[in-house]
Amino acid sequence: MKFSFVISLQNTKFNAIALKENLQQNLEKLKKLSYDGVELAIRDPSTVNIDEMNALLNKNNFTVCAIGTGQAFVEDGLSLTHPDPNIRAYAINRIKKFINLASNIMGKPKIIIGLIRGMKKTNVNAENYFYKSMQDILLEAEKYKIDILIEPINRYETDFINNIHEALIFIRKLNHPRLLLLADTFHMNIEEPNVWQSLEICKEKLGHIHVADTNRWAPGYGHFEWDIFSQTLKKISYSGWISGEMLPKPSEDEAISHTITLLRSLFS
Ligand SMILES: [Mn+2]
Repeated sequence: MKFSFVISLQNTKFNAIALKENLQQNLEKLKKLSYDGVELAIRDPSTVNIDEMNALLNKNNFTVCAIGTGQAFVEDGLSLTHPDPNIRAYAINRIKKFINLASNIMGKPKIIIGLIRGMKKTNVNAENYFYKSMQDILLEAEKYKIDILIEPINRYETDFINNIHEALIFIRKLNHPRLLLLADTFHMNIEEPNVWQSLEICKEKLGHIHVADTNRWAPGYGHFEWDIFSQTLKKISYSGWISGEMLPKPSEDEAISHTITLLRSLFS
C-alpha cells in the first residue's frame, strides 16, 4: 500500500483541499511525514510548467499517483455532459491535455473523472454524452498509456454517478482496460448501502482510493470504521494508492499528520 495526500496547485472554491498553492512547501511537509507520493489537483494543465514541476518532484523523490480535474468544472464550468457541443468538446480537450501532462510526469498518474463529468439535471442526453465523451478520452488514454478513474460522488455535490454500482455500470459498458474506479470513503459513507460489500463488488476495477472521515475531517475524527476498512482492503488484496482528500480539519497540519499516522497503523 502506498500513501499520498492531495495538493492543489492553485487556490480553489472546492473546500475539501487541505493543502493548496506553494507546491514546494507542501511537498516538503508531506516528505517530512514520510508520505510515499502526492496527488495533484490542477485546474488547467496548460498553466503548468512541466520541467519545473518534475524538478520539484525529483528533488523530493516523489511520484504523482493521480491528478484531480474537478476545478475545470467548478471554476471553468466545463463538463463532459454539457448540452452545448462546443463546451463538451472543450471539456474533452481539457482532459486530453491532462492525459498529455500525466504522460510527462513521474509516476504516470491516473486521471480522475469526478465533477468534470457534469450534472444531468434535466438533460435527457447526459448519459449518452458521457458515454461518447469517455470513448473519445479512452482513445487518448490508450495512446499515452494513462489510466482513467471514474469517481462516484455523493448526491449533495452531483446528480450523476453517486455510488459504486452506478459507476460500475459505465465502466462495464465502456469496457476498457484503462478505465478504473476511484472509491472515496466520504462519498461511500453517504451513498453505499454497505461500504464493505461495495468495495468487494468493485475489487476488479478498483484503481485508487480517497480517504476522509464521515464529516470529511481527517481519518479518526468522525465515525468511519477504519479497522473494517483496512480488513476489507486486505481481503480484496488492494495494493494501490490511498490518498488523503479532506477539509483542513481539525487543522491543516493535523489533517496531514493524523492521516498518515492512522494509515500506517492500519496497514503495517
Ligand atoms: Mn474524492
